[in-house]
This record gives sequence, structure tokens and C-alpha cells, in this order.
Amino acid sequence: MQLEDLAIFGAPPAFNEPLHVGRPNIGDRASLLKRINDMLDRRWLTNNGPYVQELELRIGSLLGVKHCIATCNGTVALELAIRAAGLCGEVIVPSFTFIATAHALQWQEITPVFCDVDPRTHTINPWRVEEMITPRTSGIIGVHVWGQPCDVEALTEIARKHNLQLMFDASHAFGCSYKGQMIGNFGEAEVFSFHATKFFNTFEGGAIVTNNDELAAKIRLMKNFGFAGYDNVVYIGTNGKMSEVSAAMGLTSLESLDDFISINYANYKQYQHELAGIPGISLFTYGDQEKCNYQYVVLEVDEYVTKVTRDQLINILSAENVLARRYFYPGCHQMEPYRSYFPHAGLLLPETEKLVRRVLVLPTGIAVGLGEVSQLCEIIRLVVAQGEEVRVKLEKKPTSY
Ligand code: T4K
Repeated sequence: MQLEDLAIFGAPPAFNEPLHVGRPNIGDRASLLKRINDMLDRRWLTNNGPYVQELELRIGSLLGVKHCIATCNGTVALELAIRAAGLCGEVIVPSFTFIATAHALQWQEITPVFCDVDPRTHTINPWRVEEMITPRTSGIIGVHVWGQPCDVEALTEIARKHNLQLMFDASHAFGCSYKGQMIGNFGEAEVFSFHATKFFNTFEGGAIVTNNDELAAKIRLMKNFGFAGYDNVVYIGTNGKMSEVSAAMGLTSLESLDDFISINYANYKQYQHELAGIPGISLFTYGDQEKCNYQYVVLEVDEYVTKVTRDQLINILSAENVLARRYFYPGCHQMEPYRSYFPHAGLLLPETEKLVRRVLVLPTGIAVGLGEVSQLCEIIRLVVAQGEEVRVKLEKKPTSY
């Protein structure tokens, strides 16, 4: 392959069909459609129906956790967990996360205090957490970004020492483990997202899992407006219920979970093999000792070495019909309303600020084949090998990022 073969310089794109980050994994269609038909026959569409109950039980037993409460999405699950646990004042969270983690707090007028991440794991740095604690701090929410578990032990110790509540946004970490125990068992509660773009999806959906009986009982009522019986409301609640059609998708996805993981793992290994040795490009590595869903293929681009910037690489790939993403640019602290509330937050977030300029997420999942991975990596290899020349040519062209 040569520079003239790149679509950005006028050649046809390498891929006819777009390769998206976040293409949904879909399990066995016949099983799904059968479940939907049964649901229609039953005429029970939502409000704690049989599929939702079954999904909750199956997830609980898969993770070895006492309670699973299915919800309409991960954001509402976070809001419910935060409210039910009584968080208030300030809560320490990473800025390197999807904006929903911060919004779930601010929505309830709790201040997210943004903490820096460990550049090796991309998760909240426990040593920086301690420096952010004030008399108003009520809790810490760690995020298992990319399915990479936070330093749960260190965070648990800090929370205990300062009498803070600890929770995890485990949106990316369904099916992952920490020190041999499934994610879902740590802190007061952990929250999953089952959004279409997640490796296990229920179209839209999420869940709160916890081993705390009291908290689980409260969340169950809160997700149904706070009703504790037909005419009796005992809490401020919301409509956080998962629908039956979502649970049908979840039950079907669960049946294919091992296949999804195997495909993701094979793709990840192929990326690792193909990208090895490309200067300035490093693939985020997952330890082999833990269970992992390999849902995210994450590159870090060192543009001083590659000469092309991360964003130029995204544009080059996009012209080839590869829709790579730069999560979580520019960091929650750079988005409204946080940017206006804390204009100098970045001073305390040097690693986050570096990371958001380097990270690039590539497509994987069942819609992506090994051949496509190789072809995609060949483009990256060529671009980096000719970095200086590509950069000069690109600087003469308008860019979309
Ligand atoms: N905490 C964390 C750490 C999270 O990552 C998230 C969600 C949450 C909390 C909140 O959970 P939810 O309330 O969402 O359950 C996407 C998702 O909407 C969001 O769920 C996810 N994180 C976030 C990381 O990514 P966008 O803005 O990137 O979505 P969008 O529409 O640009 O789609 C992403 C890619 O997926 C595109 O390449 C297109 C492709 N796609 C998407 C959908 C929906 C498909 O191919 N088919 C589809 O059906 O936010």
C-alpha cells in the first residue's frame, strides 16, 4: 500500500461499508423474535414483567451479587444509586469518563469534583483522590473505564479511612473481574450501562448491582416513582424501569455473551499483533489474569513520534470509512456547566488533559472481522511510516475534526 492508495488523497475508500466504533452486538435473532412474540401474546410490556425478573436473576447469578435492579439506562441507574445512597455536597469522580457520570451528580445538585487519572490504567488515581477530599465530600465514584477495573483496594481503604461512600460506574465493565471477583461486587453499589453500543446490550438499559439489602430495597422502590404499594409513595422516585422488550434483548444477548467475548478477544489480539512496533502508537493492554470483555480497542497516539496528529489519523480513517472515536475528549471538566463552574480545574488534571489528546478508539465487536482489522492496521502503519509527508499534505486540506 502506498500514499496514493489513501482515500484522503483521492483513492476509493478501503471499506465499502462503514466500520463503526459501537456497532451493536446482536445475538440469535430467532430467540429474540420468539421472546418478543411471547411477550406480545402475554400483553405484559413493562413494569417488572417476567423477562425483567429473569434478567435480574441471571445477571445476579452471573456476577455472584445479591441484588440486580434493571433500569431504563445507565444514566438513570447512576442517578438512582447516588440518591438512594444519600450522596450529597461533593463527590469525587474522574474527569476522564462519559459525561453521564458527572451529570448524574449535578442533576441532583451534587458537585462533581474532578480527579486526575493514572496514565497507565486510565482510571481514577487513588493518591490524587485523597488530595481532593474536603469537609463537604460525601463519596467517591470510580469508573472502570474500558472495562479496566479501578484500583478498588486503594479506593476502598481511602473511603473507609475518611468515612466516605464508594460506588463504581461500571458501564464498560460488564463481564470483567477484579482480583478474581466479578465487577459488581465492589463499593456500596456498581452501575452498568446496557446501551446499544455496549458489548452486552438491551437496546437502551442498565442495572444497579449491590450486596446491600437495604440499599437494594430502596432503589427498587425509587425506580418505580417511590411506590411501596398501590396507593403509598414513600420516596422521591423516578421512572427508571426497564421494558420487557429490552429485557428480551438482554436475555438473548446473555446467551451469546461468550461468543461476543471470544470475537472481541480475537480482534484485540489481531490489533495487538498488527500494531506492534509502530512507533508512536500504543495499544491499551488488558492483563491476562482477569476476565475482560475486550469491548474497547484503545490507542494512544504520540504525535511527536507519528508526526500526524491523533485527529488527522481520525480523518484519514474516516475517509477510508473507518469511524474511529476520541473518547472522552475534551474531558468532563471542559464541558458545560463544569467548564464555567471550575475554569481552572485543568490545572489539577494534567494526566487527563494529556490523555484526551492522545486516545483513539477503534472498531471491534461481532461486526468486525480479522481481515478488516489487518487492513485497518495496514493503513495506520503506512500513515505513520510516511508521517511527515502525510502531515504536510494534510495541512493543505480542510479537516472535519
Ligand atoms: N457512564 C459511562 C462511563 C458511559 O460510557 C456511559 C455511556 C454512561 C455512564 C451512561 O450510560 P447510558 O445512559 O448511555 O446507558 C455513546 C452511548 O450513547 C453511551 O451509552 C456511551 N456511554 C458512550 C460512551 O457512547 P455516543 O455519543 O458516542 O453515541 P453515538 O450515537 O455517537 O454512537 C457511537 C457509535 O456507535 C457510532 O459510531 C455509531 C454506533 N452506533 C450507535 C448506535 C446507538 C451503531 O452503530 N448503532 C447504534 O444503534 O454515546
